[in-house]
Amino acid sequence: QQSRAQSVAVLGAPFSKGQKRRGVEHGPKVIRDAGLIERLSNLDYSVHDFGDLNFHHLERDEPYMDVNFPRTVGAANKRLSGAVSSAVSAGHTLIMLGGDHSLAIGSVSGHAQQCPDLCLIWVDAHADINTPTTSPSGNLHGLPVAFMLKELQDKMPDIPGFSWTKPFLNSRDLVYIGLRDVDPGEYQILKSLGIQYFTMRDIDRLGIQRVMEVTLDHVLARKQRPIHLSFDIDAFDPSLAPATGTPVNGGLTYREGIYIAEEIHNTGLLSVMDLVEVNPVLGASPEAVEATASLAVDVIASSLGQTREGAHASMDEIPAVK
Ligand code: 6HN
Ligand code: MN
Ligand code: MN
Ligand code: MN
Repeated sequence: QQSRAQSVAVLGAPFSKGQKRRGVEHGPKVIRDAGLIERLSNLDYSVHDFGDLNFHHLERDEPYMDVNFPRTVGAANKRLSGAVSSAVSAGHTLIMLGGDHSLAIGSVSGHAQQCPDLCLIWVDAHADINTPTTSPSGNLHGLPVAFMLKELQDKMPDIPGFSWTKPFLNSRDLVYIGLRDVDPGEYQILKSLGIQYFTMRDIDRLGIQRVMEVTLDHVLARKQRPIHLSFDIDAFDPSLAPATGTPVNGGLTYREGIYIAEEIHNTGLLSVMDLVEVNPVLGASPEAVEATASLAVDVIASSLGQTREGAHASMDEIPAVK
């Protein structure tokens, strides 16, 4: 109980240039409006809301090899990387609210500056491991993992805007959960690097309990180390998370998503979490947007220790009769 006297920092990253649909920059606002800060305070954390980062708009940013807005995305991630690094070094568990998933480049690299031995759990319908050559869309939110992996170094050209970052992660320190829309080049990368991943079919076969057991064993068996959880809301089924840019049918159920979050909390090793791709402009109704944002809050709260048997931090004994 005392060990929970921990501090959680929340940092908004209102950024959308890693893809082409507008609106995902409003993710931090709708997630806060759904009650995030209050929910985390109820878990007995000291919560520091660092507000939103400011990102500069670059006037001229020509595509590089079909990759869109490289300098804008690079500069935003450089800034985010610094902010994440200082929040982690100040001792906070950090929640980064996106924005699109290109932000993971800055978030994970900033985390790795402080915690070089971190592992990465990527919960997503997509693998986000395209290179500029394999990308079908040219959208940088489909590439973030390729920037991180040492094994892909010679497959990544020098993209303008990204000279500040170097690959820092071994492919064995990464696990995917929830995949169901993987591009041909991405499949080739997953297979040739031997990356551990669980598709939705794997979850159907094994069950989410076994998937989490193997996931945590894969990254933690050799040693205990900080976890970076990068959670794309589109991992959930679109019926639960409709307000997102690249929905794919057949996603996680509510209970599977919450179970993933609970198991990660139970390791005691969550260090940084990204919650990305909530796009309020794409909800068909205000209700659809609220459902998506409130699901995001539920996943974050569960990752930080909200339980389904009651929030266990708040009471030490049964209250006496007054
Ligand atoms: N996300 N694989 C597709 C692409 O364009 O590279 C989709 C990427 C989606 C990215 O959802 O974070
Ligand atoms: Mn993603
Ligand atoms: Mn995705
Ligand atoms: Mn706990």
